[in-house]
Amino acid sequence: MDLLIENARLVTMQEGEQGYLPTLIARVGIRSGKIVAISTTGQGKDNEHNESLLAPDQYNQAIDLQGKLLMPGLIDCHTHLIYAGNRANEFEMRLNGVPYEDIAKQGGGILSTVNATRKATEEQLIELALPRLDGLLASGVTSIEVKSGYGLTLQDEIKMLRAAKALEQQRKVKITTTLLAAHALPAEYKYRADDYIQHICDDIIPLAAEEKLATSVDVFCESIGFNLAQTERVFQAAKQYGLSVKGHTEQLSNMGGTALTAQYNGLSADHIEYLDEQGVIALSKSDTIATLLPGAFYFLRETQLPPIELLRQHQVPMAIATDINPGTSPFADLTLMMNMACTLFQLTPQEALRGVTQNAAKALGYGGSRGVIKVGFDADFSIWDIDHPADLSYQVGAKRLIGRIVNGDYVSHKGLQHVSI
Ligand code: DI6
Ligand code: FE
Repeated sequence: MDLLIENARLVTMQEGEQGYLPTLIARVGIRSGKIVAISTTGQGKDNEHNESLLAPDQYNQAIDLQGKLLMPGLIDCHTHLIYAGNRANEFEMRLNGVPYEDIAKQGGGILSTVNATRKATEEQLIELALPRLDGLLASGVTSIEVKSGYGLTLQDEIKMLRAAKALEQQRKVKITTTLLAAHALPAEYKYRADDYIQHICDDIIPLAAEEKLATSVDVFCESIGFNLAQTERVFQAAKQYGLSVKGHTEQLSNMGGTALTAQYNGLSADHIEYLDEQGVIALSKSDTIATLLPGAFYFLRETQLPPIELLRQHQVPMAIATDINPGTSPFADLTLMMNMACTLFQLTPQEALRGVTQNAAKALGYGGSRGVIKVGFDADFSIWDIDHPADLSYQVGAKRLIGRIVNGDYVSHKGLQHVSI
């Protein structure tokens, strides 16, 4: 689809301070889902300026943004969007003093969502996910990672991944899927965690890879999840099948999972509240992104802060995601997570925005094609009725999203329409 965007103010999120400053009025040309030309006036950085590519008669559609802010489409790089059931009862239990780990050990927690998810059909899982997906889209999201991990059988993990992929047929959004069969030990394998890991490596990973239902594999490396040796077996199997790896690491204790993820050149190590300097150094020597999940920190009333200052010192890129899930982060709004990253973790609004654009793209393996407004990159944008990008982290719930563009296709969220020319 061809589309000419006129009268936009761009926040490109290209490297450095400059990428965060809104430009003066700009135009962007889109062809076949990619950005082909950008022209900004009065900025003195006309390197991507190409008038001949931006002539209106070259496009069959145009949209006049009337000076509104045009930013990269936001990227939620860690979600558990697909699940059935509800855990409000556990929220209540926790507030009556029962710790999250104890609820999990009593068969609640992840396993209660597993029971509900196993009973649901693929179609039901899609229906249940749509309101949550709509919440994310209304916060400017154009790309979402979705994990399995509430099926924990070959058939149910595959069902979850299929449901996740099917969301692309329901809404304008790009879905990336991750196999998280190693999320919890299913009841059938009680006291046989190594056997379950074997099943994941021998059966679930090969099928997910063969059917192209996942591009990466994740493990919950934790005392209530899987140990370091088990995590490494899963990573080895993933690599064997050409899949990338990710980790839920150092969320509740320091197990060394982050360093292991870095060693396997993982896309990201996520949560990391209990990460120490050694782990941060391991990240700094790899391309692995540090993904912060402030919603889970907040909802679990965690007090151990992730090592933000060390991550800065060692120049480890930080991403931010919702981690939306029924147990620890029931929040379908990525801008709320930006706000929490600032208030709870003291990120700057600029770091928060980079965390849901450029760094989130890298955490999904799309550092070279998404998360930045740049010629050659995917034409994925969010359009905002705000004056400055810091407003995104500052206000919550004010419905400032005007529209989204996904692969060059415009979706109106507030009435502003594009026109055919
Ligand atoms: N860490 C989390 O915070 C979520 N998964 C994980 O490994 C929790 C998932 C849940 O409680 O359902
Ligand atoms: Fe998670």
